[in-house]
Amino acid sequence: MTIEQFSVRGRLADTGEGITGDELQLAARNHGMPLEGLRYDVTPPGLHYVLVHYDIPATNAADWLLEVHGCVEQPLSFGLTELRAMARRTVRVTLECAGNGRATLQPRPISQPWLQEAVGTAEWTGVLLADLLRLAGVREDAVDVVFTGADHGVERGVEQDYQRGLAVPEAMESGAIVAWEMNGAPLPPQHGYPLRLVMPGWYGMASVKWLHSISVIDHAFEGFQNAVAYRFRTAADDPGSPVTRIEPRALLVPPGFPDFMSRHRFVAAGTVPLFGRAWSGWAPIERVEVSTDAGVNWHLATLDTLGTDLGADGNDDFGWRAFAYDWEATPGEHVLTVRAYDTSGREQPIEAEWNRGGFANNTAQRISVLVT
Ligand SMILES: Nc1nc2c(c(=O)[nH]1)N[C@H]1C(S)=C(S)[C@@H](COP(=O)(O)O)O[C@H]1N2
Ligand SMILES: [Mo]
Repeated sequence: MTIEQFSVRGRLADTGEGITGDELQLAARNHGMPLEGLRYDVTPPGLHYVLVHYDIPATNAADWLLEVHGCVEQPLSFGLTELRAMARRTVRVTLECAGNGRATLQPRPISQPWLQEAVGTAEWTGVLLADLLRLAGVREDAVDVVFTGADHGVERGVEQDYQRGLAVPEAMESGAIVAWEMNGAPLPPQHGYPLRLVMPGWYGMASVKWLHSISVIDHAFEGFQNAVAYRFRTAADDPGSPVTRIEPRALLVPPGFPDFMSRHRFVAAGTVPLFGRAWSGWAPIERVEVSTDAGVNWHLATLDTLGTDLGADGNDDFGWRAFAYDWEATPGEHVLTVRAYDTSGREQPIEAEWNRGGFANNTAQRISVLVT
């Protein structure tokens, strides 16, 4: 067998085909955030979702070097000590995997089988990517900026380092951070120790972990993760369009208590305080609606005020917002649903459109609850 022969094309599950062994293997490595984790403004690192395409590489902060090179006036390299001496920022960012919701699509794209838990919010501390690029001096002929991680693997027959490209304006103006801290502590190994990119508002794939190279190039980046993997396609041979920013989504902390196997919920009749979080990578959340009768009637949830507690050098423009709604629960079976709307006019659909990679499936959450 050769490397090129390994599953060259993404596959869709056959009708009625259950989760495969390959998918289970991925699901056991890459965990989601249990939805009760929505309670925390900032997700404790052990609860934050994790997605790693290949293996977590062996890395060391003491001898780590970040190279900034290519179409720049002055190629530079930075150790962690030098980066820590620069002007730092802390940003509160909600990261979500572009594949979140994939496993509920019909037909199901075979890949990491996320339900709805591939999300988390952390405070990332580092330097502005734009500051590093300005120090090196981006040349006139620059087109894209390529970020390379230290992890290596094979994907659909292509051996590669994990790499993503961004257009120069996105790299300069998106508020991206090259971070060495998560929630005030060194990055955990699974989140990119010792250094990662954090692209606020973008689906997780853009936030390259174990970052060791930033290369400015004079042409459009055609690497696998941009040109092949993260694209909205309806057919296998469709060139598709790139997956970029996060579509609006609201999620509730499932109320009451669960059944072990089915996760069906139970609450006692009376006032049930519902609580959740909503986010969008396109624009601030404008409102969240809650339905307690499977989408027949909708009620406005109360939104928290925008947080401003990160100090002068911080921002939380791309962090989730809390919402709450008091449900007067009457005995019987109920289906809870929530939808988010952002100020750009994007609204979360009851049923999102299908695509072959299973990306950006922000179909509204449905929680079945038996009120006793
Ligand atoms: N080097 C590297 N960076 C990576 C990945 C990876 O596999 N390798 N996975 C990406 C994807 S698909 C996601 S969703 C996020 C997940 O970030 P987290 O594990 O810190 O939540 O990291 C991104 N950065
Ligand atoms: Mo992802």
